[in-house]
Amino acid sequence: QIEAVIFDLDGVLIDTAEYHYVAWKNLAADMGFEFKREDNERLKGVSREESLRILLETGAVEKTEAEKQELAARKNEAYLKSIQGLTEEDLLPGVRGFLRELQTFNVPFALGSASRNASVILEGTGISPLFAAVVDGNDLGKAKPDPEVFLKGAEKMGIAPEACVVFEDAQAGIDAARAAGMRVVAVGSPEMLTGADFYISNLKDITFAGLKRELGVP
Ligand code: B16
Ligand code: MG
Repeated sequence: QIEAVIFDLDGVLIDTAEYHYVAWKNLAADMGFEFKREDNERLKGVSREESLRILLETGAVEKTEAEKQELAARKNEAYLKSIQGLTEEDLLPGVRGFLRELQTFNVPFALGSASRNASVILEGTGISPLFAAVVDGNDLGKAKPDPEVFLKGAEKMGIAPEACVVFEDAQAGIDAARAAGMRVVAVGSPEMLTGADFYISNLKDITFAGLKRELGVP
């Protein structure tokens, strides 16, 4: 059975992954190194602090704790600027339709995001009231691939983890969903992501009936 769905935010509902990338890339440029798109894959689904650690590692740059805090704050300021003025138009293809379809079938859905800026995005795009529960970076003790984010989402909805399906675009997120005992739909290609039940390129590719069929549930 599928009793509920949990969505990752960045890269699944909205292409903010690109804004994160640009902000990190600019920060790297300020420090004198190039941060490539390929390198950015490692940052997806990962917390701000861990992202910075990976960025500095990529550039072989060492910073003090205080400098790291300043850099993370600077990146976030730039990122927040780029997500100002988001509207419903910025949702990825198929998102609005799929959320509406889940509502029609009375399937509740939650957000399970590592981002501490999730509420800005949900408000901006106007989809905030549709969610039965929201778990974001502000609620988390442990980041993905720890299952905490998805287990909390299921708990808030009052649904067993086994009855939840997660939509994720990041390897850390797929691993987190698996560790939570949930089924996973990857938004991305099997060449880039492993361990999902099946793969789609965006939510336009899926209907609720199709989801059940792919997962082999009634
Ligand atoms: P923030 P998700 C994640 O969101 C992003 O994929 C990741 O790139 C980002 O570093 C992380 O949120 C933290 O975001 O700096 O806004 O707190 O994909 O889990 O929705
Ligand atoms: Mg993501």
